[in-house]
Amino acid sequence: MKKTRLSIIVPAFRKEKTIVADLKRIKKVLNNLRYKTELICVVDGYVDNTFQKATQLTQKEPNIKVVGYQTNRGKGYAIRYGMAKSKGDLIAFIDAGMEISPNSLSMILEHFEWYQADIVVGSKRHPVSKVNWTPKRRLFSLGYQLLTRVLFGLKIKDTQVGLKCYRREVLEKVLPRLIVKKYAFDVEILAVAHHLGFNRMYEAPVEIDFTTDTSTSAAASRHIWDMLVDTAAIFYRLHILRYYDDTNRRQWKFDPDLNFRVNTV
Ligand SMILES: Nc1nc2c(ncn2[C@@H]2O[C@H](COP(=O)(O)OP(=O)(O)OP(=O)(O)O)[C@@H](O)[C@H]2O)c(=O)[nH]1
Ligand SMILES: [Mg+2]
Repeated sequence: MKKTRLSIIVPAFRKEKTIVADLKRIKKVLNNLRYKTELICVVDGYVDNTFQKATQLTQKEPNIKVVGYQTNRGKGYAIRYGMAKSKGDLIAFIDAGMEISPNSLSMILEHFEWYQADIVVGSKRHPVSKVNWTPKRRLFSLGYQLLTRVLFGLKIKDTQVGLKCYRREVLEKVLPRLIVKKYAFDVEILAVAHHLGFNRMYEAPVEIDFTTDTSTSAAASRHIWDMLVDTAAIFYRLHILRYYDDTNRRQWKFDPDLNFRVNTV
């Protein structure tokens, strides 16, 4: 039987402090998987030394691919950029920054095979996940879960973990339609995939350590507000504009250079 190929994308914005350690420990996990793997780091803007540090590492680890571009464009854009360059049958992403243990990746993959899934997401709310989260985070997560269930019919409890894996065919159908370049991008993929009938979405356990989180509470509140606005916009495009439907294909802008559609809406 042909070995399944797995691509894993690591988006990196201002990660000069952790990127080398991030990539090393992710690579170590990949080396022990029974898949043929490809590791792609996408540097989302040359705003610090992340690109130089990551590229330096490739001299010792030639199997890591580092790509990037000049200006910061947001996590959603960075991941889509990496996905467009990937070759795997399964395509996953994991956040840089050392919060999520890459060991969780093998859990994700086992769940993927077990369920014959379209998408498997890491979930803080899985019963055996190991998470040291604050009551505030837990409350927000619960509220957001209710919202995504009501707005999009998603059964997944936690849509926000920076570790997810998709079947290539799902992304081929979904990616050209996407707009969100920042955080609600995770939800946009799930909502559009669900809308297109890819309903085999499941959650897998993850290990997350938020103690390395450096964000201030003002930044967190802003982030929550932006997420809500983006999420409402996804609902509007999905159900009112029907923007994501096949009939709107002509509105999806295509950037041949990047091999996927970039939206300016
Ligand atoms: N915040 C942010 N992260 C980005 C961006 N582009 C790519 N990323 C990556 O997306 C992931 C987001 O991780 P987060 O933990 O949510 O954000 P962070 O930048 O690490 O911020 P803190 O953990 O709060 O310090 C990381 O891998 C980032 O490097 C961007 O424009 N902003
Ligand atoms: Mg972080």
